[in-house]
Amino acid sequence: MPAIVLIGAQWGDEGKGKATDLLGSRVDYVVKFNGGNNAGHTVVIGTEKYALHLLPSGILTAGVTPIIANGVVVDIEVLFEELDALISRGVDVSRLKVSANAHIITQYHRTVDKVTERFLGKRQIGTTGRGIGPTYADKINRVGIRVQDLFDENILRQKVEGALAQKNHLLVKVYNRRAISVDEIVEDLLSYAERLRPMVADTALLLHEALTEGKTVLFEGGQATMLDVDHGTYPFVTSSNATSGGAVTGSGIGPNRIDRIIAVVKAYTTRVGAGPFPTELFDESGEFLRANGFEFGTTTGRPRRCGWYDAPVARYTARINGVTDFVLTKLDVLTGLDVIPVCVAYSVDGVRFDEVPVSQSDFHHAKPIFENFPGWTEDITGARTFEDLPRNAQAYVLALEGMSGARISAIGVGPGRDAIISRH
Ligand code: 2SA
Ligand code: GDP
Ligand code: MG
Repeated sequence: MPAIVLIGAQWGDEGKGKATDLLGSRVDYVVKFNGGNNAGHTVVIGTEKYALHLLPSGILTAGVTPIIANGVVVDIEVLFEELDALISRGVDVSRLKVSANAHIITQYHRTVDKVTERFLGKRQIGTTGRGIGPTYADKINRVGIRVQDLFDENILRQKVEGALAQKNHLLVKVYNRRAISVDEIVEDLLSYAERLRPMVADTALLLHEALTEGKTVLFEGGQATMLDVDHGTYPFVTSSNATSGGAVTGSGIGPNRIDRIIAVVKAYTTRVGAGPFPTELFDESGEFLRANGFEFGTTTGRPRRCGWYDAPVARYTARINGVTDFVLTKLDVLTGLDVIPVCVAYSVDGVRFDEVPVSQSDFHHAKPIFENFPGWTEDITGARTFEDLPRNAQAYVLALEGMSGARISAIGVGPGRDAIISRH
C-alpha cells in the first residue's frame, strides 16, 4: 500500500493523530501537507501523552521519516520548540525534512491574524491566532517568505521589505498598532537559518523517489473537510486545502500515485470556532459529549461545540475526497446514552435535503432530521473485535456505515494506542 492519504471527515479533532500513529509502524514516511501549528493532535502511548501541533504525528514512530511539505506554513520558533520538547523525552527527530518551498509564519502574520479577528467583531472566524490565514494570503498574493529565502540574506531582505510595506500601512493607519521593522524580522529569521539548514530538502523529489522505490508514504491532513478553504463552510474555514486533493498540491506528487484515502470520523460531531453546525447540541446531551469525550482544543484549550453524528456530512466527505474507508473514533464516548440520534438529512425551510446544500445560507438554516438508535451501557473500551461490542453498538456502527458512503475499517474505543478494533 504505497501512498495513503488520511484526512478529517468533519470539523477536525476526529482523532487523526491517533489513526496516523496506528498506521505509523507500517509506513516509511509521514507527510504533513497543509496547515501549520493551528493543528492539535493528541497521541497517547502507554502513560505518555504527546500533543503535536506543527510536527506530523508519525514523528513518534521509530524509523519513520517525517516530512513537512510545501503546502504547510511553518512557524520556525514553534518548530524548534516542538523538536526540543520531543528530544527531551527521548524521541529521535533526526530524520525530519522540511520543504524548501514551505512558507514561513512570521511575527507580522500572527499580529495581523489577531487584529483582523478583533476588527471582524461579530463576524469573527474564531481562528487559532497562529497567523495561518495571513501567511496563506501572502503566499497567494506572492509576497510570502519561503524556507529557502532564509539562505540568501539579500533576497530575504527584499522580500520582507515587500511584505511589510502594505502591512505596516495597515497596522499603523487602520489598526493603530506600531510598525514592524524589516531589520527585526530579518534578524529573527536569520537566527534560525543554521539550525534549519540540514533539515531543508526538495521534499517533492524525495517523495517521488521514495514512492518509485515502493516505500509506503502516509499523507496526514490537518484540520478537516468541512474546514477546507474550497469545500468547507466558507468563510468559517481554515485557509488551506485539508481535503485529499491538498495532499497532491501540498506535497508535489501526482494524483495517480494515491492508493487509499482514509477519512477519520467521530461517532458524533464537534467543531471549534464559529460557523454552521446543524446537529449542534445546547443541552445536557452536548455537555455529556464534551465531558465524556474531553472535547477541549489541543492548541487553544477552547471547549469544542458538540453535536450528534451528521450522515450527510460524512457522505459529502466520502464524495469530495474519494474516501476508500472510514476510521470511526470515540465510539466509547457514547456509552451510557439511552438513545443516540443520527442526522440522516436536513430540512431547510420545510424542504428536505439529503445532501449538504451548496448554498451557505441554506446550510446555516438546515435543521437536522434525526433517526434514533438504541444505546448501550456496557464498557466497550476493552473490545478488540467487532463481535466484542454490544449488539446495539454493532447496529449503530453498521447503520453509520450504511449511510456514510464508504466502509468503516477500524473503530476507536478509547484514547490509548491499542484501543482499536480492526475490521478487515
Ligand atoms: P485558523 O487558525 O485560521 O486555521 O482558524 C480557522 C478555522 O479553522 C478552525 N481550526 C480548527 N478546528 C479544530 N481543530 C483545530 N486544531 C486545534 C485542535 C484547535 C484548538 O486540534 O484542537 O486547539 O483550538 C483547528 N485549527 C483550526 C478554527 O477553529 C477556525 O474555525
Ligand atoms: P486530531 O486533531 O484529529 O488529531 O484529534 P485531537 O487529537 O485534536 O482530538 C482527538 C482526541 O480524542 C485526542 O485527545 C485523542 O487522544 C482522543 N481519541 C482518539 N481516538 C479515541 C477513541 O477512540 N476514544 C476516545 N475516548 N478518545 C479518542
Ligand atoms: Mg486536533
